[in-house]
Formats: sequence, structure tokens, C-alpha cells
Amino acid sequence: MKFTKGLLQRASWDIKDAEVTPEAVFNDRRRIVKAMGLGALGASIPGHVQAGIFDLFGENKTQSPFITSSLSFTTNQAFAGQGIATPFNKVTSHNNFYEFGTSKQDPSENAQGFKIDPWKLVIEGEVEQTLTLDLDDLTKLMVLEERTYRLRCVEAWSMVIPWVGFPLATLLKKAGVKSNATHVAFETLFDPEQMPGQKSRLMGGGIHYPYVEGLTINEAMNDLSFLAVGLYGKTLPPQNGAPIRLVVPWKYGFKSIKSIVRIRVMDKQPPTSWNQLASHEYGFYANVNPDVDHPRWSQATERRIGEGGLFSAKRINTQMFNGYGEQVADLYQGLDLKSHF
Ligand SMILES: Nc1nc2c(c(=O)[nH]1)N[C@H]1C(S)=C(S)[C@@H](COP(=O)(O)O)O[C@H]1N2
Ligand SMILES: [Mo]
Repeated sequence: MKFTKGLLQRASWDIKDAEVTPEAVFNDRRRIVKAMGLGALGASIPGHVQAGIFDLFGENKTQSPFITSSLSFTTNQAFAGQGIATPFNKVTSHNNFYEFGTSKQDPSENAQGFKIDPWKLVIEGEVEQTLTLDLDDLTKLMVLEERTYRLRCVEAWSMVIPWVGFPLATLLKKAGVKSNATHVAFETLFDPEQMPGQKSRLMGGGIHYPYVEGLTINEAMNDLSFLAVGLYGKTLPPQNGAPIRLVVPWKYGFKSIKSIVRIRVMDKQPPTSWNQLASHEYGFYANVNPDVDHPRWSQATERRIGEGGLFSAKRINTQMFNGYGEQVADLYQGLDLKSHF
């Protein structure tokens, strides 16, 4: 029991991924977690939680796979050479989407029945014109392009993903940003019936749902800030944030909020989910920075998922702004990046 308890209390970033854990050991851990029941978990579960907790609440693997469809787009060559794209099966099976469970394989296992039609995206707040768009409106309104970006999670793993979508700024300009705007807030769908992680704080890793995120207006208007509606040439699978999610490649992955229903232009800084949960660990800015360690682990290096040997992902040095300093460093002139982490 002692050994099991140790596993449970270790944060998920300390645990090697399911993919690097021999299958038998991994399944055994899941079984042990189930057998322990709720009591052993204690009252409070900190963020970026233990693998496998979701299994306590029943598994939902009988759904038929979510259907994606092809998209028309042009490849933006300026963002084509970002490294070797992470294999599709890794991109779609190693995910963080706590609404569907807190371990890496939970979203792909639990989200296949996710309903995205009808979907309504509202752009509101400090704008000339409130926009309410369904998916049809969005695809008619926006010209799609493919951009390959690096994604760096604060848990020190990374991927290279070919997204399809459009710059956030293009959409904001259609609504017309008012001159008093300072920030943009984003909100994920709240639907506990569909997203079991939203049913209780324990099931959802401690987060107060709906998941919310935010950017400064200058960050939002930067060309790199991207709204993705697809990856690998097809519409997004639910585990990656269908039907529309933010991608902010110079920031830690938790800024890249999934399954967005609301974008609100604001005149003050909005609250953000991980910052609300543990402000000393997750800042509002969350710019990738190898020199500012998370209180519990170093950010100097990262594991590139899908590269390297059979049993371990390749470890590489983490770059300032995830390598996008040329495009975004100007946004932070005069800001102390050690205290504004
Ligand atoms: N709504 C919502 N968005 C989310 C998350 C989440 O749990 N819920 N996880 C974030 C984190 S921590 C990361 S690393 C990325 C992962 O994106 P991916 O699974 O598509 O690689 O999504 C981010 N967006
Ligand atoms: Mo993350």
C-alpha cells in the first residue's frame, strides 16, 4: 500500500508517461488506483494531478470514434520548418484536457462522443460589434491556413503540431476592438453532462470550471496567436479541443485553451484557471522560459514526445519563448520576466 500511495502522491509530471511505462505496470497502477477508492486520495488534489484518478469514476470506452473531416487550406511556409512533426497518433493520444480526465490518455478515451454541432462562439465585450458564430459561419468567414508550431507543456514535454486555422487577430478585427481594450479572455464550454471532469473539483483536477484563459491585447493581436480548427489537415479531434481552440506557441501549453465558446475583449486582466488554482506556480504570462523554474521542477529541458528511442522521448534544451523570441520578445520590453512568469 505504501508503494501505491507514493505513486498517487507524486505529481503527474514526475511520472513517466504511459507510453514509456511498460504496459503491464501501467495497467496494474490503474487497477490499484481503482481498488483504493476515494478515501485514500485525501480532500484536496493539487493541480496537474495524479495519473489515473479519473478511472475511479468509471471508464467510458464504448463510444465510437469521433468523426473528423478534411479542410481546405494553404500551408503557410513561414511556419513550415519548425522541426519534425510529432506523429498523429501521439498528438491525439497524449493530451491534457482535464474536462475529460486528468491522465494523458483520458481525453482520447473519454471524449469520442463529444458533441460539437450545434456550436456557438461569441466574441463580445469591448468590441464595435458582438459576433455570434456557428461553425458554418466561421468556416465561411475565415480563410484557413496551416501552421506548424512547437507546443511546450509546463510539465516539460513538447510536440510539433501542424495546425489548421487562422490568426486570432483576424477574427478580433472583424468584431472591431475598441481603443480601451487591454486584454482578451477565453472560456471553454461548460457542460458537465458531456465533460465529466466538470462534475466535481476532484474529478477535474481541482480547477474551477469553465476553464478560462487570457492574453494581453498586444499578445492577442500578435500574428503568432492562432485559433485552430484542425490538425494534420482535418478538423480537430475532441481531445485536442474541437471545434476551435487557441494556440499560443511561445507560452506554456495551458494558455492554449480548448473548445472555446466565448472570447471577451476586456479593459482589465481576466482571471485564468491555473493561476487561480496555484498563483505561485502558474503566472498569467506563462511565457516559456528555461531560466525560470517552476517551484517543483526545472524548465531548462523538455522531452520531445515521439522522438528518441523506444522507451524514452528525446530530451532537448528549452528555448526562451519556445524559440519564438524574434516575433514576441518586443511585447515584454521593460517587463521583469522573473516576477511576471
Ligand atoms: N479547456 C482546457 N484547455 C486546455 C487544457 C485543459 O485541461 N482544458 N489543458 C491545457 C494544457 S496543460 C496543455 S499542455 C494543452 C495540451 O494540448 P494538446 O492536448 O492538444 O496537446 O492544452 C491546454 N488547454
Ligand atoms: Mo500543459
